Amino acid sequence: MNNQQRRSILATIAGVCTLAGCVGIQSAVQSHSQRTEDDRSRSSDKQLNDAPSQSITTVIDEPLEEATVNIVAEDEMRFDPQLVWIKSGGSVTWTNWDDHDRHDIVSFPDRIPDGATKFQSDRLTYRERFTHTFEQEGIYDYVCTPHASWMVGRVIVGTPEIGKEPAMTADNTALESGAAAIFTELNTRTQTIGTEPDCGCPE
Ligand SMILES: [Cu+2]
Repeated sequence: MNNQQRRSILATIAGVCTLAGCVGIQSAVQSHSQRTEDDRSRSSDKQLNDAPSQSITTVIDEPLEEATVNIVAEDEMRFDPQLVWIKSGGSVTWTNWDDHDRHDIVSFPDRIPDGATKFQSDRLTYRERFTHTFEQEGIYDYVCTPHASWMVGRVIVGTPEIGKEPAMTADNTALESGAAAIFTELNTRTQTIGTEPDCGCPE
């Protein structure tokens, strides 16, 4: 099997698994591909890495009781999805699927609701998990401290008054460009939660 075919198959598996949520299989496939190639070739796997990302394409139409966020290191290290919406009292579990680096999840200063509980995980090793339960409604931005200049994400809890949330009114221009770009995108997406998808989808 040549590289093109292999990438195409991997991309297909990754896509199916994203829909089905079967992260374990996707991760196993990636581990195998990493074992059989040297690190330099990771950057040549662009096609696989360019597969549509859940964090960009998923329409968020209702809050979940429990949400799952994967820490991945394909084209770049990131949280996937970068935005989740849960009910008040719901929880989010982060899992580190990066077998090269450790990552943590730390509430972003001044970007969580007033009076809300801060949270901070240990630096997670490969396959390690961290769960946090969010009791207070609002918008919670978080960051991976070793990779703070671009590795950020957001949890929306309940149905807050979006315009008054510190996360939405914070000054993105004070951040490094990678994080600023993601928060700007997250602000746009936050405005659309709970709305109907405008995608021409079948009824
Ligand atoms: Cu990180």
